[in-house]
Amino acid sequence: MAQPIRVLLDVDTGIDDALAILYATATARLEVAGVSAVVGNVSVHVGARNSATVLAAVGKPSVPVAAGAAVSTGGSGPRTGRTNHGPDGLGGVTPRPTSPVREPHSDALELFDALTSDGPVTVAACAPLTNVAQYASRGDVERIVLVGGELMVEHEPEFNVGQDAAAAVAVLEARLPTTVYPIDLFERVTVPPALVARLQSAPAPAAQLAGELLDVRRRHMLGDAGALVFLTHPEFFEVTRTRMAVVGRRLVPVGEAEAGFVVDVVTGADGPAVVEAFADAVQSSH
Ligand SMILES: [Ca+2]
Repeated sequence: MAQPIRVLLDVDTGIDDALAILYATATARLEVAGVSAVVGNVSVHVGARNSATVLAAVGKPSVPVAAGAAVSTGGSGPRTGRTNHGPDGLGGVTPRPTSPVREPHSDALELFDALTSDGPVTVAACAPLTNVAQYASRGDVERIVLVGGELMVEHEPEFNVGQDAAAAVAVLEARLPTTVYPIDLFERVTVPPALVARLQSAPAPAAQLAGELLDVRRRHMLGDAGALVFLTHPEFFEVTRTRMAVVGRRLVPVGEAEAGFVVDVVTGADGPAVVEAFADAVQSSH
């Protein structure tokens, strides 16, 4: 098999960020160099702690976790109002650590610099882009998969871009190889209830935890984890070169004549194949 892709996961853990961590650490096709948290679904400290707890639950406590930005570029704190993630970020699911939970590092940029001293990383941006804008400005990023933006305009702006639109602009302006994984795909790839139940009773801790998280997730969406499956199995997805721009608080496609950035956008997926790749990985992890 080809060399695994070395990834830094930037997250606001978050049920589906937890699913992304579970998949990324389970698949042999990715090497998780580190996890950085940012303010978003929950405070940066809750997000970092949740990430470290998920790693400890699947016997991967050695993956470094760091806390990044505590507020967005414009000074916003964590998401307000009720969400599926709940105040604890994990929808009330409690991971059972099999090893001690490591205290997260306090400086995500320091972690980024340490990781990239060994060569560039691929950044999986699963959260508002406040940290990723800083990474992009430093270089040493091989590629970004950006979970955010919208093809069909949503009622409310899609959260990851809407929470820090200035950071989204900065990421696009860095002109790094970027693939946008929009909310349309985020919501479209869902796990059938029978498979959710099967994962919950599977022997592997990663599968059990994934099943518990999917069980409480709205419509059993794979969410952020789908973008990680895109990295490992691009053949299950359809990608379209598209001109996109940040308009107000939304990242949306714009016309040829308008100012914007030409990026790859994931526009379609073979949902059952994506779900199967996810389930296979978490069930075979040990
Ligand atoms: Ca997220």
